[in-house]
Amino acid sequence: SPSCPDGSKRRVCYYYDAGIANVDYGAHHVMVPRRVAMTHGLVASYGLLRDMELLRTRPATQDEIAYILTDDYLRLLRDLTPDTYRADSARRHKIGALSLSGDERNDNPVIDGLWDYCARYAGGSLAAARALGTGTSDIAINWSGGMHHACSGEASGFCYVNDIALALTELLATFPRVLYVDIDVHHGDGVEKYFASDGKVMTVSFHQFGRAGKGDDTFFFPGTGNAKDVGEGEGKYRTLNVPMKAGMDDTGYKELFVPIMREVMEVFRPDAVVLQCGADSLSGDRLGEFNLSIRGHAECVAYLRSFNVPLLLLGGGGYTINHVASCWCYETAVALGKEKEIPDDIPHHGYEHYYKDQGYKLHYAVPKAGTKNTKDHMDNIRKEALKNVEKLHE
Ligand code: VJV
Ligand code: CA
Ligand code: ZN
Repeated sequence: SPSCPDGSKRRVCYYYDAGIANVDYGAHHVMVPRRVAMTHGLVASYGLLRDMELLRTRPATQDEIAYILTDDYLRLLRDLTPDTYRADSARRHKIGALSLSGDERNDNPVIDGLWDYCARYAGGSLAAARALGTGTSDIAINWSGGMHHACSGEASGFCYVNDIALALTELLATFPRVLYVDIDVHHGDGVEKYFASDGKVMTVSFHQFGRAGKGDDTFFFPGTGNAKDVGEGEGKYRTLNVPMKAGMDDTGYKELFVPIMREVMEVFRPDAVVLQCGADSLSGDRLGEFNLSIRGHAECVAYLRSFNVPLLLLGGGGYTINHVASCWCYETAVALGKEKEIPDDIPHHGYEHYYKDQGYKLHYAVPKAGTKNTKDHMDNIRKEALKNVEKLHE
C-alpha cells in the first residue's frame, strides 16, 4: 500500500480517450464533452503527462456494465439510436428519462454513439479502480467519469451509466471499506441510491439546495440530499448529506468540508476514497450558483490526498468549460504534488483561445459576491453533519 508522507510524490495514473471528446449532446446542450479534451490539452501542454502512467484501456464490456443496470435499460441503451427512437413511439413513451436530441432543452438526449460513449467513460473508471486495487497506482484519474445521477433503470441529469457505482463495486473486491465524496454542486443521488443500504460504502455529498434569490425550498436539481437522509439498514449513517445555499465561497466551503471529512475519515476509516470533482461548484458556472475558486475547489482534493489512502479522482458536472478544464488540469497537478510548479500563464497548445475571458491564465478572478450561507446556517449544517457521523461510532 502507498507509504509516502503528505506532500511527497504519489504514483498517478490517468485515463484519456479522445473518442469521448467528440460526443455531442446536441447543439445548445450545456454538457460539452469537449471540455475533457481541453483538460487533456492543458495537462499535456504543462508537461504533466510525463509524470503519469497513461491508462490505455478498452471500453467497458456489456457484461461489466450489466452488473449495475436492469436488463431492460441495458438493452434500450445498447440498441437505441436517434432513428429507432424516432420510429418507435411505443418505446418512447415508456422511457421518459431519455429524449431526442434537438427536442427542446432535453437533459438526456438519445445521441449517436450513446452506448459507445457510456462504455468508454465507464471503462475508464473501471480501469482506474483496478489500478488502485492492484496497487500499481496511489491515485487514478478519469475526468470523463463521475456521472453520479444515473440509476440502474434510467438516465438522469445528463448521466446514462453510473460509472461511479461500477468503480466502487470494483474497489470493494480489494478494499473492505470505500468512501465516496461528491463536490459537484448537485446532489449525488444516483450513487447514494445504489449504496444506501450497503455498510461497506459510505457516500458523502456536498451540494446546493435551493436557488439564489428564491425561497429556500425552490427546486435546484435533483431536489434530494436533505441532511436528514442518512441511509438505511446496514448502511444507516453511511449516507451523509451537506446541503448548502447559493453563493458558497472558499472560506465557507472549507469550514464545512475539513471538519466534516476529518471526522468521516477518522470514524469510517476507509481503505480507498473516490472523489467526484464536479466543477460546476466553481464561481461563474452556467448551472451552479456557488462561488468557489479553482484553488478552493482543489483544496478538497489536496485534503483527501493528504490521508494517503488510494484515491480515485473523477470528473462530473462543469458547464463553463474554460473553468472546468483549468480546474481539472490544476487538480491533476495537485494529485502529482506539482501545483506550485505550474505557471499561471497558459502555454500555447491549440485550445488557448478558449481562455480569453480569463486573460489566458489558469486561475481566474472570483467576484466578491454575497452568500446566502449565514454563520448561523453554517453552524447548523456542520453540527447536523457531525452529529450524523458520531452516530456511526455507536
Ligand atoms: O432541472 C432539471 C430538470 C428539468 C426538466 C428538463 N429541463 C431541461 C430542465 C428542468 C427538471 N435538470 C437539470 C439537470 C442538471 C444535471 C446536472 C448533472 C451533474 O452536473 O450533476 C453531473 C454531470 C438541468 N439544469 C439545467 C438543465 N438541466 C439544462 C438542460 C439543457 C439546457 C439548459 C439547461 C438541455 C439542453 C439544452 N439546454 C439545449
Ligand atoms: Ca455533490
Ligand atoms: Zn452537477
